[in-house]
Amino acid sequence: MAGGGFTLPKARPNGPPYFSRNQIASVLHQVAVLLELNGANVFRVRSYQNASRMLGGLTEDLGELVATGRLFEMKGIGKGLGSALTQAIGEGRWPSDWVDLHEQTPKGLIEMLGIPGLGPKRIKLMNEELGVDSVATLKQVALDGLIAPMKGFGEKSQQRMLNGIELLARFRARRRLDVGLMYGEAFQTKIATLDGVIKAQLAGSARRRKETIGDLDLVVAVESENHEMVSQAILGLPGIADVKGAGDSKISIILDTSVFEGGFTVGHIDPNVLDAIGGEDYEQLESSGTIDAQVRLVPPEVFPFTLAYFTGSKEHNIAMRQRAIDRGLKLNEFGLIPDAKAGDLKGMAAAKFSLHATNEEEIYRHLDLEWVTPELREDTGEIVAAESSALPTLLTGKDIRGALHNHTTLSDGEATLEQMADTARKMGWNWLGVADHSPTLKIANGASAEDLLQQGATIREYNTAWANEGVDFRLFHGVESDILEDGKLDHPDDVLGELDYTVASVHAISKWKARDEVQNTEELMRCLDHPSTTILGHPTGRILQGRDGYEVDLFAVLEYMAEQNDDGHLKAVELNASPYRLDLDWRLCKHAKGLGVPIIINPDAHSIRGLADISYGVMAARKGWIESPNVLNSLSGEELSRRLA
Ligand code: DGT
Ligand code: CA
Ligand code: ZN
Repeated sequence: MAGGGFTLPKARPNGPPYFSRNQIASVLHQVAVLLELNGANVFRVRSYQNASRMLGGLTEDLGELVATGRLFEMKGIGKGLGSALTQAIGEGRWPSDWVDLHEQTPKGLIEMLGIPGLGPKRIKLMNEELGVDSVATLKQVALDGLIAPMKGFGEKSQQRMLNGIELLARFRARRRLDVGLMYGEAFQTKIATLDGVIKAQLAGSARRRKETIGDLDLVVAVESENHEMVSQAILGLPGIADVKGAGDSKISIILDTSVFEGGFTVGHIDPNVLDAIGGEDYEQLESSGTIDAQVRLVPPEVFPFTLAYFTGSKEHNIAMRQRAIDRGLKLNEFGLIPDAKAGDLKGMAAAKFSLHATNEEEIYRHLDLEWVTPELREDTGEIVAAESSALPTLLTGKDIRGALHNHTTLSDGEATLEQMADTARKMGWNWLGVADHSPTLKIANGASAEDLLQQGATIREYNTAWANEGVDFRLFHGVESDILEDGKLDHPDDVLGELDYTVASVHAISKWKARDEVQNTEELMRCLDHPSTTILGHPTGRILQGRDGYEVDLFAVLEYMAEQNDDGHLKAVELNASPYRLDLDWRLCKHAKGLGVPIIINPDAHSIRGLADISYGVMAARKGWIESPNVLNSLSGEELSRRLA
């Protein structure tokens, strides 16, 4: 698969202009890269790069520039390039030498461009000197140590390539939920506004809020007579890097970042996290990233069945289908069809005999079930619960009144205490806790005891002032303490005693990863024994798409915490809401809930924008069957203050 859409976009149906400014700029850039890969003269390469930059930054209408011929008067647009662009923009045809360039450049070389930090010049060199012609062969020669001795390369760049190859593979396989949702929602919005589209909805793992997404599934309701028109219009939408297959009812495509109208930025990332997901290479990986999508067009009366089927999970579907069989019905993506009527008919032909359903609720009702929210469709007990009116009343964003693990400029946060408090109030929160890093964590500018206590004094002043003004909002003061040797905390007891709470987290990941499960589990328990430890922060240290967590028996840890809570000590487990973490895993939330261990959903915000990550935590909590009373976030400031006392 090509990286970052190394294909020529299809002309939109109703030009001119047949291509957008962004499309033209990115094609010019592609042509430059391909020319360089093919060893073209550097001046030629540069002229395409310059034209790409110039046209990309233009505010004028491209169609106008072509129609009036003014394009030819622009600096850097020679006769050749001017005619090529005139033909593309005015007639919707790419020049044949650009098409040849795209078709004749070996796919393996293009694939290598996706490796972070690797450009066309070096790819060409390795191709000529070592015969490298794909990511796979590159990996082999790097492992054989053949790259390091090459002039201008060396040991370090050889290692960097190996790291890059690994990152790329991980990145291509699945994408994080936040990224998948961004692509999915952007494309869904575009489809929803097309003529003839009645409804467009995201299905699959994205709708179920899985922590990572393999591919996107979209279901679109369109009257049968409009299928062809709508499917053509979808293929003309911006954001499509490649078409893998296209019929009137099923379209298989690859989306790239051009789906985002306002461009694509990754935002501020906590340095600990960034390190695990590729460091400075991460941004390049993300901006040249792609995601596969399957779009299905169905008539409106079939839509609920198709939506339910492609929402999955596969396991949930299998259980549902069995339930249908038990009732003499056949459930599939086209309908819920009585055996007696369908006979040997298949697909849409059988769908004519389907029981009627205008929405998913009615499908579930036909099977004597309450509607199951998509997050729960994993066949982990939801069907039994839906049968007996025992489905949980899941937590929602509205239940959230505050969060306890957030950073300010005192450690590695971007925003001041005041900015964070302001934003929390604007979000409608009743309280906010700040827990800056402790001194041991140098990379995160861990704060000294003195600075920490000063922050506490400031917080008390604000709280007093708000109370006097009758403002129902308060700050809680905590620390995110590193868990040190033998489970010790990172401040003396008298300092910790001054705080409202302590989030204890592991940051020395490589040390913890080098040890076994028993030792790690015991150290976490030792740390929980400390009377000041209130919250176990990001309990496994995993970074999605970055690294696995350290080995730990979280079942045992949660059981231990349950006993401590029974003895009257508040010990809460964090569900870190950063979409890079989502740690506690949703699969363990249900277990914590069963044991009665309180959960606290924390955005671990390092900026005001980071506070909004709470929504991913709520998604994961819902997926883990969590209800409002199971989280500390739903308490009022006053109630929480009592619990922390
Ligand atoms: P992903 O894409 O790996 O993150 O996960 P999903 O759940 O989106 O899975 P995907 O894209 O392979 O298929 C979308 C849904 O279609 C899936 O959740 C359930 C349904 N589906 C796919 N294949 C089968 C199947 O063989 N049997 C059944 N019962 N359902 C299937
Ligand atoms: Ca999928
Ligand atoms: Zn933190």
